[in-house]
Amino acid sequence: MNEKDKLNTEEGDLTLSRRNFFRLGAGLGALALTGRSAFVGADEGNIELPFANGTRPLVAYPQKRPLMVHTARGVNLETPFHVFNEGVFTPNDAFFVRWSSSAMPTQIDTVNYRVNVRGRVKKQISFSIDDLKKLPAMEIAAVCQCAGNSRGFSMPRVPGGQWGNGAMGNAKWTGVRLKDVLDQAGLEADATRVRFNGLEKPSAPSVPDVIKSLDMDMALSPDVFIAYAMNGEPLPVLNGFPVRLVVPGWYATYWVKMLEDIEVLNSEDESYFMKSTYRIPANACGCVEPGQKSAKTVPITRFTIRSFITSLQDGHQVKGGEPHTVKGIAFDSGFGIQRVLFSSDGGRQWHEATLGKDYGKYSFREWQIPFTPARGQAYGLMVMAVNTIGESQASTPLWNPSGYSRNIIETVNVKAV
Ligand SMILES: Nc1nc2c(c(=O)[nH]1)N[C@H]1C(S)=C(S)[C@@H](COP(=O)(O)O)O[C@H]1N2
Ligand SMILES: [Mo]
Repeated sequence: MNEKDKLNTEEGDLTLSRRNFFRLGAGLGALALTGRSAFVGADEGNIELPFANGTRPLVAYPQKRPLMVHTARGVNLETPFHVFNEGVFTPNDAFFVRWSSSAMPTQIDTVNYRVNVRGRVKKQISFSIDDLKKLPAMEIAAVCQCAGNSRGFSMPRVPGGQWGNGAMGNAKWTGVRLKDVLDQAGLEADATRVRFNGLEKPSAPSVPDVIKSLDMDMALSPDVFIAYAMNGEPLPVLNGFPVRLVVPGWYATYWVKMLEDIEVLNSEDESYFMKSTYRIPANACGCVEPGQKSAKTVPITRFTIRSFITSLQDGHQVKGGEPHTVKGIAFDSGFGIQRVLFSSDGGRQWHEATLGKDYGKYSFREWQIPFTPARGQAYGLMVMAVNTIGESQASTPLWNPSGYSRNIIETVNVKAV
């Protein structure tokens, strides 16, 4: 039976698919994946990413359509790029997945689930999911992007997940302000940072826990929130059901999934995921000469500006002598996309694209432009975005030793026939 079954829990309706191996656990309101076997999906073929060792099998995980598998433990799944041409919002079942740890929980008890606030607060509080939903709701359209998105294109190559361009997605996130949650606990005068931990525990004592923190200014920003819905539905388990942190404009390493622990600190955060990884060179570009090491580093924070052609992929053939519409997306860290420029002659001449509907400064912004190729000719189609503070991309990519925050004028080569 392939249809979706409506299942009712305390959280409202969850639409689960039997085919995807979901079932309700024994405990009321418990949501369970049936163990390891849940992660053995049907093989749906492969996608070739355009770099060495770029073959990725397509496999359907629970609540997901077939996505490109990078690793199965932890679960790391990439969105096939053509999905970004289907709409400005990335469907939940196509949204990429990244877990650092192989110890991802496969069972969530939604009744007993609590988000605990502790540390440098006047009173410790535990919020059930229902408690959270009683706070004022907010909604923001925002891109969630892995710091290592597009790392596979780094030249020279760098270690880490060899993602194509699909470790990103755009969704409407609904939830409650972190500030409102912190206000209920009351901050002590010496509180300086807020640290977040998800439900998964390290798989071995030697493995560092995945915990991240924000300085107090950022934590109290009106745009930082705890989301319980994604595109109007509960979050898929793999994307952090029942709640995750949303830090619009900042890389997804901060978007802690299955958020259960909020600890207010009065000191620096010495944890591994702040001190030893997710760091970039401490300079304006967050970059070094390709192949060089960086001396001083700082934690990675906000996105570089990016733009992509989505209606055509490298190597495609187009019909010559006819008008086409080239379409794509652009986004930045929240200053807002001001212009998108398109070139069909390898960057000699640039033409202003028409921007699509504005869903807010953290969302993908669609764009389009007419293009009439001449029969028999090859084209290097390029796109460049500019934001409201003048940030853009260059023809040579930004490089750093971890392959973070890729930023380049993207090119798609097509031939008109
Ligand atoms: N609890 C938890 N949250 C996490 C992570 C994790 O390993 N555990 N990984 C982070 C990283 S590195 C990324 S890129 C995003 C991925 O979010 P997604 O799986 O919803 O696409 O989750 C972030 N939140
Ligand atoms: Mo990430």
